[in-house]
Amino acid sequence: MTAFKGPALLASPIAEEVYEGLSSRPKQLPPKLFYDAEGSRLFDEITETPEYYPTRTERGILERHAQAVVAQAGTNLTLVEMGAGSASKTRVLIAALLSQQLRLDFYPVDVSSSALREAVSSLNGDFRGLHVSPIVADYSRHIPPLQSLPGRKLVLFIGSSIGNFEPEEARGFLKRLRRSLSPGDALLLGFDMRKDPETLHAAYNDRQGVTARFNKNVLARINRELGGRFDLSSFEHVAFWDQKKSRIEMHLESAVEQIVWVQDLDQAFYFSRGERLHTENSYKFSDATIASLLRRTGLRLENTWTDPKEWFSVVLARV
Ligand code: AVJ
Repeated sequence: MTAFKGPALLASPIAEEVYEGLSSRPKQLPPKLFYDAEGSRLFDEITETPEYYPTRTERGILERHAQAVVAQAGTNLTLVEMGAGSASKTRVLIAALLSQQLRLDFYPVDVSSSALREAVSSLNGDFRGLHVSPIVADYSRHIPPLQSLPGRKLVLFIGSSIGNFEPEEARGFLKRLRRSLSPGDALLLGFDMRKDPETLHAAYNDRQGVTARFNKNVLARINRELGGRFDLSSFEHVAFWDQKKSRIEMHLESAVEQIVWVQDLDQAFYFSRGERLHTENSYKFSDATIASLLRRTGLRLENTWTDPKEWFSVVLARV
């Protein structure tokens, strides 16, 4: 890793990660940088495209099995959600929980304060007995001490956000999450499963180009927040399935040789023609890789729910 040498007084919270990523070879940026207000909005738009199946498939599983899921999780639960975003799928579980208990405390955790604000304002008033306390945190770096929250916890990490981690990071994250909880607490995890390459490819190359705009928004964000001079039209959205690594890769490919100035980093970045900036990996799982991940992190796999095509799995694990 290169040390960040930009002017400290101007550094925004993303300055260091952007500097590191654009200085490394190959160039890369962490996917969490997608999620400013505009990126969170674009992600929600992706979930509405006909090609992007994960969100509606997972919602279908939760709608069908919500009662069974919460009954298995336990009684008198406190709900926590890592990477809550707009928490739209969470509503289904909240409704099921409030049919088995009168009061529910809900702690949504997310890097995006705008997404959390939206979650809180849309949930408040919709459910009697629901108390929402949002936590703005980058859970990939720091997990809030969840033991100090009252009652037995049900922690949601749904939406296959876990697929953005490298396998080793996923294990580290689940271990830290387990240690931040108490024995008997439950974890509900969402995994996007391996499937035919055409379906996977189409999900990250939608015809309306929403995913391309979502990908390019990271450059627009650097322009907005760090005084960058990226010309979005000189980069192309590239997304493909890598069967061996069992992941979708997303990149931004420079269509021309160019030098891009980023004012607040006091630095110019050179791109050769065809050079790729790696913006995301989205790992896809099998029953075997899920079981091995949980075993290696010391969690007990209690139950799995899936859809008729087995495209997505929702897994209950016990601490
Ligand atoms: C939110 C990480 C699950 O990997 O499918 C959607 C993000 N990237 N389209 C995914 C995403 C491109 C999404 N996750």
